[in-house]
Amino acid sequence: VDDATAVYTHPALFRQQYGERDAMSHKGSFGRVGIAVGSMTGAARLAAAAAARVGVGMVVVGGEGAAGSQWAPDIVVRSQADITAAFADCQAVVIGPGLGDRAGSAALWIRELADCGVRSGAIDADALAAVAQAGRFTPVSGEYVLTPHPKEAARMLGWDVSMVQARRIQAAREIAAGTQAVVLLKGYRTVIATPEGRLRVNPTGDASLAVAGSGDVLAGVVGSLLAQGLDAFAAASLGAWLHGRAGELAGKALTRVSTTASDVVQELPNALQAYL
Ligand code: NPW
Ligand code: AMP
Ligand code: MG
Repeated sequence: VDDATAVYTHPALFRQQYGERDAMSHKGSFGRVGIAVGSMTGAARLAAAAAARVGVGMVVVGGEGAAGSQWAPDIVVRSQADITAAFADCQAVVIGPGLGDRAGSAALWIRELADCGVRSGAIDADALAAVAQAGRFTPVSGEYVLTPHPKEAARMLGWDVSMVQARRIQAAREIAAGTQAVVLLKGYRTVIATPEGRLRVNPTGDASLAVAGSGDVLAGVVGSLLAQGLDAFAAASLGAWLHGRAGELAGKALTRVSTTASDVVQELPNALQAYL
């Protein structure tokens, strides 16, 4: 597969950058990802579980709802008081899933992260409003991936959802140009666009993923890959591919009807098996 000409995302594009486990490696070799927890803690739990399953060295969570929620023992939970310091030690963050506001706390998170020097992350859901206010984009500098679904993209652009769906490539490109971040426009045949005009289409994923929380899983996967050192275009492309394949595998095992977002997390190791 030739990276310069690829249109469809293919895992072979990323074999040099991800997946090796050197015999001398340790948890510090694979980065830390910080996940902001808002009022809808289920979304952050899905993102955290997904991030851990794709191989980041440590998952740190903190924020409004962190203390009152249940976490797997693998997850490091920090208090609201020391979360900025904890996130400053992370290579990448996930902001947005379940924050539960349209711009307020998300804008604060983004400002704090810039102050503490984090330069990489996945920006999803409620945090997308913070980079597109009053029809204007705030440029995001660093290795950031924005992950709107078609309705979120429509809100950012001031378009109708039907217009976004009719012009998916143009929509992704316009948001990428306006924000100067990589954009992953979700939905059947996810489109990934860079501010420089590069483009990929993800061939994996099916209607098994049409269920609440599957986008939160994707945000965790992308954040984890960023923390492991992939650049934003690679993290978005490989993240979409793995998430899509995990959804297909969950649908095969459990039926597309029964699949939940947690099942997609459980299938991530099998999606990786296909990749590795
Ligand atoms: P409709 O119904 O067709 O008019 P919102 P959200 C549309 C958190 N979550 N093609 C569709 O509109 C998230 O992280 C928490 C076309 C759909 O109803 C956020 O923080 C969970 N249209 C927050 O909730 C699990 C499409 O968008 C509407 C589309 C709000 O996020 C659930 C929903 O958009 C959830 O993830 C497509 N492919 N995809 C938890 N367990 O805690 C979506 N739409 O209003 O932004 O609401 O996406 O649910
Ligand atoms: P969200 O709406 O934020 O929960 O994100 C939904 C996730 O599921 C995105 O990654 C979508 O690309 C994916 N998804 C939803 N429906 C489909 C579908 N019919 N085919 C492929 N992927 C889908
Ligand atoms: Mg979502």
